[in-house]
Amino acid sequence: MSRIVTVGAAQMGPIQRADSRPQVVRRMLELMREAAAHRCDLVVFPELTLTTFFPRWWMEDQVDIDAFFERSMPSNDTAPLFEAAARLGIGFSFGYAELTPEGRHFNTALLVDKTGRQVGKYRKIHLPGHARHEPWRAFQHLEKRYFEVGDRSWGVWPALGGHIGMMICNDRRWPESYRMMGLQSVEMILLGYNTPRHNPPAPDHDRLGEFHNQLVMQAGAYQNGTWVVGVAKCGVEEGCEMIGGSSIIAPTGEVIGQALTQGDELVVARCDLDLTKSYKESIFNFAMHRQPEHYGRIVGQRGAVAPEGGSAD
Ligand code: CDT
Repeated sequence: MSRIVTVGAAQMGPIQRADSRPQVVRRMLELMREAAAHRCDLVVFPELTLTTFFPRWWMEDQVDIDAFFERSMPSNDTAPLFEAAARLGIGFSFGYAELTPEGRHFNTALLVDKTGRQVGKYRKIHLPGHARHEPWRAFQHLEKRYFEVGDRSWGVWPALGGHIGMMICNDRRWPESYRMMGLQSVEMILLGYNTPRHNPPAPDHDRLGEFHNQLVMQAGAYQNGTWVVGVAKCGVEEGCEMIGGSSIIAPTGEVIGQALTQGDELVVARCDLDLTKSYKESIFNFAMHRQPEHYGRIVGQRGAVAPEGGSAD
């Protein structure tokens, strides 16, 4: 079986609050058709693809909040995506706000294979922002209010002839997310993001948005010997600018394909999953070189503590 996965990173331009699900799905289908024309095996869409990035608003009425969530997947609105996958013989992943039958709210990503079957689901664990209304901000980032922390860890699924994992947006800034998948022999990590250029609590970071985006994804790819496909929803959404820079990154840590616009744009690359091997078998041979007995603080402690002095011995 071929170890080449041809991937289309399907960056999406802004989605306004008034844009309907069918309008968004039509844009996604257009990108899927373009990907099929490029013989892609897989199309990767961003975080919360189906709606505007609603955590930017403080909302009190649960009816208004739930309007951004999907109660079933597929639904009447999203079924055409699954039908297109089966018809075109192309897998896809995308993010959406999930409202479970038990009434739980998650920021979720789904992996669908070339037959239209759902083969993997991930629920975002690193939820950034805040839970209370903070009117001093130019806009809110209320993921901690609208979503629960994901109830399962990072998974890796056998799909498309390889080992495919998913993370969502803020997860990409945390080395733990990549390593949890690296330890499951991940060969390609799919991730979508909505990253506002302006970070109200730390505006001095604003000029570094694209740099930090590249820095973490390239490091995560190299340090775990994996492909990383990072896909933005970007441009000016309801007056809030979000960065683009959707990238396909090799296990070498090199960016081999990158979006040039801040709109709907497909970036295509042929990814040889066997390129992961020389990293996984040498410098990052985990079985040979990791020292987990010295990593206790990583799981035993949440915040940093200051040193208390001491001596070299
Ligand atoms: N969607 C998402 O996770 N965005 C965050 C913004 C961080 S600033 C609160 C990100 O890490 O890109």
